[in-house]
Amino acid sequence: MKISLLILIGVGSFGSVYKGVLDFDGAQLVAIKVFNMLHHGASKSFLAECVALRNIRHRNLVKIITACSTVDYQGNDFKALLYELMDNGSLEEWLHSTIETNEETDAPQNLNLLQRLNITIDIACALDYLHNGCETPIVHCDLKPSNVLLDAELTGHVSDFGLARFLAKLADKASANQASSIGIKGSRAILFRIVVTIFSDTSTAEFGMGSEVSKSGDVYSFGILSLEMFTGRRPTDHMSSDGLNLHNSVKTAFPDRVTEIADLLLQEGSIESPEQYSIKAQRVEECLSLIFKLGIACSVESPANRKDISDVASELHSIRDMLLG
Ligand SMILES: *[C@@H]1O[C@H](CO)[C@@H](O)[C@H](O)[C@H]1NC(C)=O
Ligand SMILES: CC(=O)N[C@H]1CO[C@H](CO)[C@@H](O)[C@@H]1O
Repeated sequence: MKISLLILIGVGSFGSVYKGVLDFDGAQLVAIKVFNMLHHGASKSFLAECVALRNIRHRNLVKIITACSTVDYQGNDFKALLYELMDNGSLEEWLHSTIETNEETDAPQNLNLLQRLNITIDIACALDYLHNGCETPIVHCDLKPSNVLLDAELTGHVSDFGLARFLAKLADKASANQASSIGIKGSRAILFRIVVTIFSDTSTAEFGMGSEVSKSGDVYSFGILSLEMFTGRRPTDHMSSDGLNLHNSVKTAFPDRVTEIADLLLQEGSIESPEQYSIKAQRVEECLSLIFKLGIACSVESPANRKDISDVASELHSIRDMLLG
């Protein structure tokens, strides 16, 4: 097996991501995350991602090909993860392109309403799987546009599990230390022990507080991400002179600005008669209103009042059905 790094495509919290070629039974383009082992926490992040991604599989999660942990010729630790390459880069680049597009070669990096909604649904499905579909629920803990990758069909894939947490219930946590005496099967018990060891120094709070608290953190991030997705504003943008955050500014501007955003998104549509346009405009506005309400509801301050992501996913599906008529 031979891996060649080609070009740097991103710099993450614990290392750099390259596009490369994996030579093994023929050449395959891959994404390679090389961990910067000088960075405090890189080792832990590598392990967290290995453990998380080895045990889960979903169409809206990035697929890991292999992990590589070795020592380089200078005697330094070398750790890398290989993933399937996602042709269309990260959602961050699509939402806030900083690179000027060359009019002759590059299509404008602009997503239409349905594409945005589809990607939002992809992310919700991925979270629903992590929270409710895995044997041991997983909290992603770092959901943001740069951690959502888009494949050739613009399907969203959640990536970067370097900060992910397994949610062991209190009982499980106690039993993880004496795995033989309780009901978890072998591999899961081992998994628990690894996870508890990895995280015991930093995240005792996550383990102790009960699952809902942490899941709701992901739901908050999802809410903010969906507001960002449909307003095109970064959560950190200074929206107004009174310093409102994205949640509050959307809430305050609601519903007046919805019409404005709907107009912008409709401009990408084909030429239609005025009647068709106004029917469509009305439907788009209704859908956007529902999406913003959902985004606001997901990002309320009190964790206990946030929705469960599975309800969010099914609401988004009905919004899409409505949009498609
Ligand atoms: C969005 O998803 C729907 C349902 O899967 C699909 O029919 C449609 O082609 C997708 N549209 C875009 C623009 O990706
Ligand atoms: C919408 C869009 O630009 N999609 C591109 C995603 O990547 C594939 C493969 O590189 C391109 O063919 C698509 O045009």
